[in-house]
Amino acid sequence: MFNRPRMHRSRPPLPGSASRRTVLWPFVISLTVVLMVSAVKQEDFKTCAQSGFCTRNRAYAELASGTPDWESPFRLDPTSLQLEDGVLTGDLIHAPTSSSSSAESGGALNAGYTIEVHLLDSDAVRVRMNERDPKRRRYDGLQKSVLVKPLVSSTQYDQLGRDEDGLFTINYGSRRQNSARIRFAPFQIEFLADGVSTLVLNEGGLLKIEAAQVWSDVADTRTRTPMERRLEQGMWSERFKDIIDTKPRGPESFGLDITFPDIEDVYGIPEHASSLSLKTTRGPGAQYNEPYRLYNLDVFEYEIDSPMALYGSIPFMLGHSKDKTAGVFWMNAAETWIDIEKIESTSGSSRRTTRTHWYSEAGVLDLFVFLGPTHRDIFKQYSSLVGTTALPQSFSIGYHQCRWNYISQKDVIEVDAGFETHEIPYDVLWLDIEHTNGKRYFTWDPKQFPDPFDMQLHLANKGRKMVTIIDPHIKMDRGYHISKEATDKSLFVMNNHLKPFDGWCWPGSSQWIDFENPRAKDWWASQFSYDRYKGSTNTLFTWNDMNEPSVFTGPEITLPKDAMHYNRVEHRSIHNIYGAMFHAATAQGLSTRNETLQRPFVLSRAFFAGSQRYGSVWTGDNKASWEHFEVAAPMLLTIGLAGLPFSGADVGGFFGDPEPELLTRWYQAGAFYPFFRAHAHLDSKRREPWLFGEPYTSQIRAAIRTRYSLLPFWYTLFQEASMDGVPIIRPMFFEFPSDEATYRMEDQFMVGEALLVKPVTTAGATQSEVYFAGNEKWFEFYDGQVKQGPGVQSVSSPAYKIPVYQRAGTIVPKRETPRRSSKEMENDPFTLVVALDSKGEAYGRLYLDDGESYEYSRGDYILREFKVQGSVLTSRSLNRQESETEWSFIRRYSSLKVERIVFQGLSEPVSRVVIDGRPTVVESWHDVAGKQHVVIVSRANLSIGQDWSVSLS
Ligand code: NBV
Repeated sequence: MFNRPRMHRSRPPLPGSASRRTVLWPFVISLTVVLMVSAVKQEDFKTCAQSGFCTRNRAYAELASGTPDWESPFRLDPTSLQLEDGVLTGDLIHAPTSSSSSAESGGALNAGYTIEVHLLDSDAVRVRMNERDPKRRRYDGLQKSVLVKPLVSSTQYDQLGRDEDGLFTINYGSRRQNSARIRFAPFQIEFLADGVSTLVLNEGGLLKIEAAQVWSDVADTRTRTPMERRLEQGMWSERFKDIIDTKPRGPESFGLDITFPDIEDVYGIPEHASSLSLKTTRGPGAQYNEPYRLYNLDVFEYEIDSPMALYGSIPFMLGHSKDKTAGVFWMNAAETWIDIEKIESTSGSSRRTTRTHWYSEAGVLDLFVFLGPTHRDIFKQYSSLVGTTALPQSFSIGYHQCRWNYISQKDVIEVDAGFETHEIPYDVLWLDIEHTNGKRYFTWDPKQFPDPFDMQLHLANKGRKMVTIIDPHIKMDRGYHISKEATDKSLFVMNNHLKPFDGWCWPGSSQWIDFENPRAKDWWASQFSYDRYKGSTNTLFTWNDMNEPSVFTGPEITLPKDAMHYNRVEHRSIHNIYGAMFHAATAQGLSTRNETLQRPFVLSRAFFAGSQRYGSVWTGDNKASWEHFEVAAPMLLTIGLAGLPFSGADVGGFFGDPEPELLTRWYQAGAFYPFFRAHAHLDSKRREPWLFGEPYTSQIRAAIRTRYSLLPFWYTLFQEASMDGVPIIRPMFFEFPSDEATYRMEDQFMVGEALLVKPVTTAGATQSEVYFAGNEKWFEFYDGQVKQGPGVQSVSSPAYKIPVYQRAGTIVPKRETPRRSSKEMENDPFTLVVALDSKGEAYGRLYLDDGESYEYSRGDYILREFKVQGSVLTSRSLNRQESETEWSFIRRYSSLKVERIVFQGLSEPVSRVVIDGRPTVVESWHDVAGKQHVVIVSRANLSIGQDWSVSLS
């Protein structure tokens, strides 16, 4: 039934020169096939020792740790301090002490630096350091793309001045619960929450800011010691695999240590295929010998359990312990490395302290400190700066069917028909790069996709959508309208000679749009209008791939750092945000292509802090292996903890062919990823959900249907995330913050606060060890069996299901009738699954709106709170303001009903159920093993938009 794709299955060749390119292109294809199927090519990517600034900063840290009584050479001039309108400013002086003088050759030649400490109304604190009179201005333009709004200074602070220890202290926060204690010499800032030391800057004395220099300043010929050589490595140019980074600006890196006292576990800084609780990279017994690297790169079939950089970077870290939590956001988009070390506590605590050391290649030192006090508050504070997740189109939280490639219109129609035949719901069918006319994005292959309108209509008739890929590499071709216009408008990135940069990517010679140019975003967005993107309809959405950006001929397969953007900004300074700028421009294009604004849906591979405002991301080119399946959970949890909740991993694994059991297990877990998409490499065998036959088809169908039954719950969680910045799938510790047993748990997770999910990641396993946290009961999702926490229990996980449990005290809204697509479920009634806690109480919410527009911001939505207390379930409105528009929406949806209500965990038998005054017949039984009574109301007939109550007696 399915044809094998006819296209080449690998990257185009990597030519050495433009003239060789054309000659080599056809016949190197077969050679590169071999390259593509092998595992990650480590040698394509730099180690710290191959990166000049990484070596320099690490050497500095080594020097510090090897020097007895090391002291930071930075001191703050006490006479310079001024605190005005929530901003403290002062002069930092670089004055080497005897202990640090040998580090002089590290490039810090400027004696004068400035520091600013901004106390913000969100209770966050921003700390900035820069050179006072730099010979070259550093890039400082990130906030326009990262921060959602101008920052507002706090008025809630008291300046205490210098105390007897000579420390300068400011108390801040609405209760003055936080303090910043500044030490002048050596310079250090300690942040305290309720008097407890929670985060310290420069405690280890690793602050280092390489001042802008000119070559003549340093071009002396004296012989260097090995340490000096490392402290100066790669300052003026750097070669990696025959490509030279010309570094016209010389060295400009900076680094700082950030200590989390008595906090053993730190999380965040995605994207790495690593553990949830970050591993040590320095100090005795370090688990990795390389630092964690943040540098957006195209790493196919990436290595797992590694601090190597991947496609996205979010420099946000959370430190959490039983009694304190702190967050830090390092606002820098240049290449950054982070070392992590656990050291003995100095406070006498039995817990170790985590010391982290951050260093970036360019830009200014600009960071934010969040003290909570709870971890939930930290997400509010952080997301008030970088934004929360955009409320997605409701279809996008359904199931997505993708592969590289659905090769023709006929193929699309047949795959779609397969879902019908096998009664498997899905919402979106995806087209990869081969659907285009010669990898010219915004076009269609005229032979294989002769009638894109018709094809989209065919899907739309069943409530389904389509996604096409739009990559950032633009084929060099005057006959291609995108290329021509961008050239005419000078919108392409330049090379280091200020000529348009061209590199090699899927279409052959390509160019990259310069999103640093203020004209580029609107221009790019305008390409999505229906008249320009011929063949597109309002049910067509977008996938942005390769936006690290991936450049086959570039150093480390990306743009050279000395490439130039608008206003002479070096690519080096903005590399990690390039992909997010592209994502943002695409999202703008989709939301503005209609007369009234619609929510976009754009999936992106590269990301940065703030990407959550534009759509979802996925973990790139994983592999059809149990190990890759297993690492998906900590990866997604970490991305969520960094403020980007809408993420997924390719279900089934991108490379290779999953055995049917792996594929099924992956679907069962993937049904609980915020973004749920199956995807496969061009070379892998077809694997649509029904192709392995029974029992797999039924098992996969059941997994996808579970996802659909829970769509109201997922949508409500997205709405919550869009308000508070909280993750949607959450590490166990997020829900049980004082349970230390959860701090490193990454093989099970929570969806919201109600559902516990344990993926089965071992072949042949039919028993699973599940940790039931807290002192309450947990109810098995499918059969209601009860488990009592706390502790690990072995539960059965037969091939047809994985362990999923509902936590006592929660109410989960569902829709139980399976349909073709989420659209077709829109008018279906709801079921409420109530899991009572030991006090007989439970709580849940339901959010509902039109799922596609922004009308909700005018009040067009329904937000209900369900609560059981004293044997009465009530539904009440949580709508913010009850405006006329709001009422009209509520009226429109008043025909929607809560039909079924399941009460689990009742301690007493129930003989009478009264719904809004009318007694009702119910089913009820006594579950002896679970020591509970269960009651099911099947015909509740309660309107979703109105207040009502159901009492049990
Ligand atoms: O566009 C082709 C693939 C895509 O299917 C995959 O999801 C991306 O991560 N793309 C990478 C480029 C080729 C990878 C080998």
